[in-house]
Amino acid sequence: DTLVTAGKAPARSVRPSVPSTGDAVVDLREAIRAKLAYAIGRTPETARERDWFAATALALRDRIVDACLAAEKQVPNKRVYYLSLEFLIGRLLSDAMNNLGLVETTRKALAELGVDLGTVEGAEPDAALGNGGLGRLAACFMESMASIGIPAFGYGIRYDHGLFRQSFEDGWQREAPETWLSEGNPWEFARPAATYTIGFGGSVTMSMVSERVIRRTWHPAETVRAVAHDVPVVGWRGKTVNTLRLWKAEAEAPVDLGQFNGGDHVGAVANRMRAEAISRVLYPSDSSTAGQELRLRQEYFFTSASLQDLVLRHVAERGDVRSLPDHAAIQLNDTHPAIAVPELMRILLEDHGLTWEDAWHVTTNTLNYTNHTLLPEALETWPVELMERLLPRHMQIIYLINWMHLEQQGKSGKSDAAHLASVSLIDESHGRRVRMGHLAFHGSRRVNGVSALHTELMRETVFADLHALEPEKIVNKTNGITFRRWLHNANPGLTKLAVETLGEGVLDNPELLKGLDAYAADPAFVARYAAVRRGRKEALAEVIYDRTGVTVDPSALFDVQIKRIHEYKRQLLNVVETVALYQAIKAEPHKDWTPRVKIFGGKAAPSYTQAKLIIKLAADVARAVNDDPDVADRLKVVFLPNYSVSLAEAIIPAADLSEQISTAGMEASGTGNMKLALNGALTVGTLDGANIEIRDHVGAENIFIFGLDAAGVRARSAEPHYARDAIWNSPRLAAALDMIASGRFSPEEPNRFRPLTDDLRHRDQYLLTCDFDDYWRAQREIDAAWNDPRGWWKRAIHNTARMAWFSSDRSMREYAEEIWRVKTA
Ligand code: T68
Repeated sequence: DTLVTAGKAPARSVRPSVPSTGDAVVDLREAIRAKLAYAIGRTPETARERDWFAATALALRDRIVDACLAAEKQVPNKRVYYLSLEFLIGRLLSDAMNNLGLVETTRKALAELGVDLGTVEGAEPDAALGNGGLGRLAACFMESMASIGIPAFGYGIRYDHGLFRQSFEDGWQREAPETWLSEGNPWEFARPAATYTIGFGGSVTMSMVSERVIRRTWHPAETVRAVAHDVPVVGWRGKTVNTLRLWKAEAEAPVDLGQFNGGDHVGAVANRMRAEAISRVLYPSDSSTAGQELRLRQEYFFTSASLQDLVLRHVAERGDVRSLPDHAAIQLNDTHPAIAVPELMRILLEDHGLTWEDAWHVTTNTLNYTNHTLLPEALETWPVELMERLLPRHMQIIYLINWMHLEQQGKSGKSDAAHLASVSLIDESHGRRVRMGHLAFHGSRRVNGVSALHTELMRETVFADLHALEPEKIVNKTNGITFRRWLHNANPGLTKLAVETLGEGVLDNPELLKGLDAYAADPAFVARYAAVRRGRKEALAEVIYDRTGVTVDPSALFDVQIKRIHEYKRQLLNVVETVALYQAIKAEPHKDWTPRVKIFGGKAAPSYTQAKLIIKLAADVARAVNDDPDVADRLKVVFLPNYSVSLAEAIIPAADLSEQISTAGMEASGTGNMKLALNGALTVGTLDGANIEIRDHVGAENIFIFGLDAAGVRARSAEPHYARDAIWNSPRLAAALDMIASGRFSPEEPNRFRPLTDDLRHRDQYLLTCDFDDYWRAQREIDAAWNDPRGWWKRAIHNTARMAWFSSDRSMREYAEEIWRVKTA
């Protein structure tokens, strides 16, 4: 396991050379040796782990480039452009090796140099250019598009600093900057030739083209350069290589010579600092809008650069910009790139001289928009005043789009004020703000939800009135995950077992996993499946010990909740249930309690006070429970610091139970739920997001569902005092809350958790209190199920066998056919 060896193995273990087994090994070995010498400037004797990683990555990148250059010769009929402010990639080495079919070759090549592959893999920093599900989805989609042969570009920002590094200080979250680029990035190619100018501010002038035509021209006050950096994305079996193009912000001039010569050496670089700030750091919030000017600058910066780039490519290849919709499909990952609607209009009107009607036709037949949330605090809106100052031309275009849109309503007899207010691109209810969701919706050909339930709720709630105008526009595209990373690379033991049982074909066609159903009660197979899990649990136990100092027993039930910390995801429900269980154990210490390890991982947005307090509560509860002799190891609680893609790869194959316990109607889809179920963890979950579809696929008998459904949540929320009533009716919940509120877990500060308990008693927006008893019931059912190992493994195997539909290859095929109208290879 790379994570277990990471940081522990010596820089270079000198071992006798393994005899080479083929030309491929010798070639790669020599390529790595050459990279180490001539690209890194090190000898095998002086190389550090990080140097071996860079040399290996560079050697493999050469193989990818060969495939790339071959592909560049043909112009595909249609390309997909995936615009996302976030790509949560993680490490790329094992992905690249696996997809090129070079894992064993690389292992041997490195071994001949006296270096362990696992150590080299562990030396790669995670590219954490995303917050959570939305960014990871973009990364899975890029891998799947390359694997199923969809010609695609991903467009995003090359942040100097990805998602912050999390540590705990006495249980409190601390944030430190992340520095993935500090030693460069061996995967990327800087492409200074692909540089575009991005404007901000300034004014718009008008000139008469003819008696009836007025031309408006934007004169930005400030310009910034966007410089392309390309990361090749190699698909399964190396068939297709696509490009992830990340933009770096640079100043037009590195120093202001006038100021410099005048002696103001700091002032001379101020402009440069301001320009480069755009790609400096990822905003660390996963579900609320920052609302800051720099964020809007980031959004426009990468959207404009991407559109300029793709329009230029299109015109170079096809001559006429009017045929853009035939040869390009643009996907907007949430509203972060929604400024694409007026920006594409501006490019078509100003740079290509199209009429408004033609420009609108091209725009609305090229753009598509994916919505990832209905939570009001996460729906982006920008103050009109800010937009007018930063993007004056775009604001004019938005006004004109909106004017025509509302005019159309009038023409179809829907001109009542309430209707117009609801469909308008401008929200006038609290200051004037541009609704980016409405803008993206109106400017797109298709708008998709990310699970069946979420799509239905889009139609019924946030977009209800827009949906009524264009009932064909909203479509469902349930999320998926790439099995190459989340099964083959993360769980090679389980993959090997599947291949030995079902044949190699299972690597190409996950539907073949269904064949495992037949082995769910086969003692020999079950023993091997359980042994794979056991191995991963032992490895995770080591990671837990290394990072938290807590010893856990690998034979206990590993109960995992890994995701961003958010009230709607209800980590607090899990912690309160832990407290209730602790009380129950204390009351009957001699009962045969099912041994359980509760494992948490996840980051809270730095400004999200309540979420950070939930982390602290988990830490304080862990301290009390883990040290209590009455508990005697039957309950352990650990919070692993700095949850990341690579840590997820270590946790997921070791999980027995997957916590997917969001308030129904609030988790748009979830994708961690899919990764865990695929690896054979049983889900305890609400009828929310993709949990519903997971239940439909794995079978209701192989998942633990509890709590209110979305309709139930809506109804209960309308009842006055629902939290007070729920607590009144649940002595167990009341006792757990009392214990937390009493300061039992925070004797040094007894009122520490009052903000949490007071909120539950008086507000409880996420209906934790209403779902508590049924959650407790489900957990005790799980205890009983765990004590029947045959039954448990049968269910686990059915989960692995029946999750094939959740492959992101399937998602991408659906997008390709129904949204992009592009052929897959
Ligand atoms: C997630 N959204 C959904 N947002 O919460 C999750 N938001 O249910 C879904 O599975 C996933 O998207 C993929 O569809 C996010 O992850 C963000 O990260 C985010 C970031 C910035 C601003 C708002």
